[in-house]
Amino acid sequence: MAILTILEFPDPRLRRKAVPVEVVDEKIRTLIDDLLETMYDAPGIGLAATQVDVHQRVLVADISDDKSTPLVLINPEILSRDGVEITEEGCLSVPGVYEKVERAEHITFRALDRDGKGIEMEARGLLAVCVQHECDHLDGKLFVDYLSELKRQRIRKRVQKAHRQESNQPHRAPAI
Ligand code: GNR
Ligand code: NI
Repeated sequence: MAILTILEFPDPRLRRKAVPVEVVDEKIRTLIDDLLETMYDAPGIGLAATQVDVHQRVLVADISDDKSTPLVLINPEILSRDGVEITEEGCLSVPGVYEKVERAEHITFRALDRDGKGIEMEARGLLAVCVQHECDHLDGKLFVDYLSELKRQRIRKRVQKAHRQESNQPHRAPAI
């Protein structure tokens, strides 16, 4: 088990489209265990492999208060979306930013579980929001993409400033 480093916006690696998992083997199960440990440590309610620079279609989620309900989805596919829900979202790859995003309130989806068995499920509310947020990560999409260009630009500057302060790098203005 290992706690992995989470990529942060605007890292271009967060824009890669993950490829389907071909075989659910021990290597994938180790990735799943590491994703769960990293998510619980953060802490967060979901984590996609893309966020730890692994570009395969694997995500984990747990919306319980006591780490009791881990959900593992391999090659997830959302089959239907109904209703509208506006939620204040955050993302471990966009630290410190919380903004309202509109998504489907109810979804059905299918995936493989950690044993490689096909599962079909439905979710509502926060779990539905979380699964949609994580599936977006696997396609290289971030919740800030639903905001205006102006808001996204402000967030980019804020996160870059935080990165500079962490590494003590002086600010460099662009040459032009
Ligand atoms: O921890 C997280 N909380 C959250 C809150 C509202 C909507 C989505 C999320 S997912 C986020 C963890 C994360 O970044 N997953 O990709
Ligand atoms: Ni996220």
